Amino acid sequence: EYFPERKLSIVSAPFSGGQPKGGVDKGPEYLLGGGLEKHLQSLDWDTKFDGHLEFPVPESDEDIGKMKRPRYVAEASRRVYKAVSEAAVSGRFVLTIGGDHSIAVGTVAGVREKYPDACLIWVDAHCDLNTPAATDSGNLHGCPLSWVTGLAKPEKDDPFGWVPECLDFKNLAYIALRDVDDFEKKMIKEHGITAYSMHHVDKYGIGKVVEMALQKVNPDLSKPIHLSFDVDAMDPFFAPSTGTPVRGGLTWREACYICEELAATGKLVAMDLVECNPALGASQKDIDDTISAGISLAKSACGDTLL
Ligand code: NNH
Ligand code: MN
Ligand code: MN
Ligand code: MN
Repeated sequence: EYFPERKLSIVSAPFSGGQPKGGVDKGPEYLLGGGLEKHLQSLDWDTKFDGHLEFPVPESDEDIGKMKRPRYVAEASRRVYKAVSEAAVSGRFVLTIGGDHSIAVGTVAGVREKYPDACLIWVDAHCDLNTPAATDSGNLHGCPLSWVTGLAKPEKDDPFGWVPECLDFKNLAYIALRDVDDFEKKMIKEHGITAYSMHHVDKYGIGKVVEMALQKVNPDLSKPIHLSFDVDAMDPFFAPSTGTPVRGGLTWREACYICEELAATGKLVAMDLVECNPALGASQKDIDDTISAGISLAKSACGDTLL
């Protein structure tokens, strides 16, 4: 067991530069305002929260190739990396709350500083595996996995030059995919990446999908597990307040189940919870639903067994 003393760090990354919509930087404030810490404490965790990270806006930040706000995103994710690696090295479970998913450059690298062989379960409607050359949108929240896997090779003076190549494709598994770019489909095939789309969730059920994903990337549960959860993995019915909602996603229970099951392995060492955008949605109810769904996922990942 990794955390006998049940110590946990909340790393708050209120960052929106990886995509064009404002408001996702307010995710942490809403999650905390919704009682996140209190809920985790009621599950017997000793929570440590040292305030929100700050991300300096560069004086000038011209596009580099197709990349939008490259210096801003690279420096923000480097700060997330520092905070996450420090928290992980201190022996605490690391819960990083975003913010858009570009911050995962920092969480993936940071978690692997302490746990180099950790597998990564990426729950998302999207793959976030585009390289800066392949991205259609130029939004870097669609690219974080390209650097950490070494698919993208930063050139000299590239702001992402700091990123360590720290994740082997054999340690990566996707769940809940349904909006995958052509380049990403090609990479999944070429590199044999473990990937379960919503089609697989329908066909096998979520229980079997989680079991198969673990069987592929962590067969004897010998490795630590890092969970990166994009709330748009859930159906917009349950999590409407997010930047790029895609119909046909996970139900609330399927999403919680993934977290519960990973927690039950005793191998979960870190979770990212990203893309809650309280500025989006048609009503206050949409915002409340999305935030409480996010809090439920964190509780599930922290061992809430319902009974
Ligand atoms: N694949 C698209 C892109 O690269 C969408 C990414 N959007 C996300 N990812 N929300 O999780 O722009
Ligand atoms: Mn994502
Ligand atoms: Mn997504
Ligand atoms: Mn596209």
